[in-house]
Amino acid sequence: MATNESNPPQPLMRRRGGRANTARPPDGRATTLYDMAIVAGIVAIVTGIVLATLFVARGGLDANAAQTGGPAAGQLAQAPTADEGRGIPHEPFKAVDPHLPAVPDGAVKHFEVDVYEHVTKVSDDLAPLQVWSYSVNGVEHRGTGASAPLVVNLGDDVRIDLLNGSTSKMHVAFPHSIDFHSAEVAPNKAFVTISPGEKHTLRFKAKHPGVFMYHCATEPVLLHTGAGMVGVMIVKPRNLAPVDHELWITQQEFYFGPEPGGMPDQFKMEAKEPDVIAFNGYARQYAKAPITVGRGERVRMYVLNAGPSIWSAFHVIGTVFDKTVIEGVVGHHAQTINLAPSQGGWVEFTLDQEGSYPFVTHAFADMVKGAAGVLRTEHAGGPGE
Ligand SMILES: [Cu+2]
Repeated sequence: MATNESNPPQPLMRRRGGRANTARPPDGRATTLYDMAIVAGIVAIVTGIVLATLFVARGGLDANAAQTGGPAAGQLAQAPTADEGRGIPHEPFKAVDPHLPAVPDGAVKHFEVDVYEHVTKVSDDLAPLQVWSYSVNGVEHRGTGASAPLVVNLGDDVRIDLLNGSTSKMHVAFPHSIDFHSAEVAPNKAFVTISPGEKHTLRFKAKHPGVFMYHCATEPVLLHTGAGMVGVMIVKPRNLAPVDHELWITQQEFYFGPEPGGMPDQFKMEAKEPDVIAFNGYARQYAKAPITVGRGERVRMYVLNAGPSIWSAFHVIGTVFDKTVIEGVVGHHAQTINLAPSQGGWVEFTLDQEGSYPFVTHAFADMVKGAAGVLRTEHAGGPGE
């Protein structure tokens, strides 16, 4: 949460004071000419100080504005609570299915990616918020801030049709774009910004396996990604060993403005002060409704840290990752994976005893903002968390 401390604003400049050095004439008598010279000197000094003060103050103001564009840290808007957001129309929460979708049929993997601007909650505790999201082949995760995943196999030819609001129910008011980290293409041609209602097609070959970010690249890119326009594209390697469960988890930040149901707060984005950090677009959704797996079954979780700005330390409590494949690096015997914003990978593990196994970012100050869920075995018994 943003702090509520009312710190006094920092002075823009260090004040310079002191008296001008008004030396007396050597003989103690002030001549008119000498007095005029002293007065002129004082005027010059005072003018200089005033001009310097204005210059420093102006420079300080400009530097301050350029640095933060808004209020100082500690003076950011407080996120409106759920109570304060009562009566604001918003989409009802619907849990995001964390099971990995199948690779589409066809020689060319064709995805219709649509943009929608919507008002949804992303946390039980806070008011609704305006979020910008992507749907994929008609799959929308309304009621959350999640965008749908895309899954292909290594070597697949991919065709993306980006629609910036295909119909009026997408409520798109802004220009948007899409940037695929999995693609090797000229970004100035492939990741172009299009106006509301427009369509843009891009094609590429998925030449690298991994868990890749996609996002809006329209300026200001921090606002567009911080408003929700992030998602995951998974490129499966050939000969990936079968497992019992394949799950996708995307860590994502949300930044509330002061108005319930209003726009997210770009100042908070610049200050890296998210109000909510969620898995798959809604704080603690899988803590409230755990993901069920069987004891001893092999689980593969594809994890993306979509940021836009906070690191992830993904960890499953009560197990050790037998295998990790993070940004092309294969590891074993790992407790936590370290994901910079935009990085991803997959982890494989089993839950060896019946029970509930929380998964978190082990950066606990981020976890308490909502980045926590639970894997629960079929015969866990006992409390869910
Ligand atoms: Cu955008």
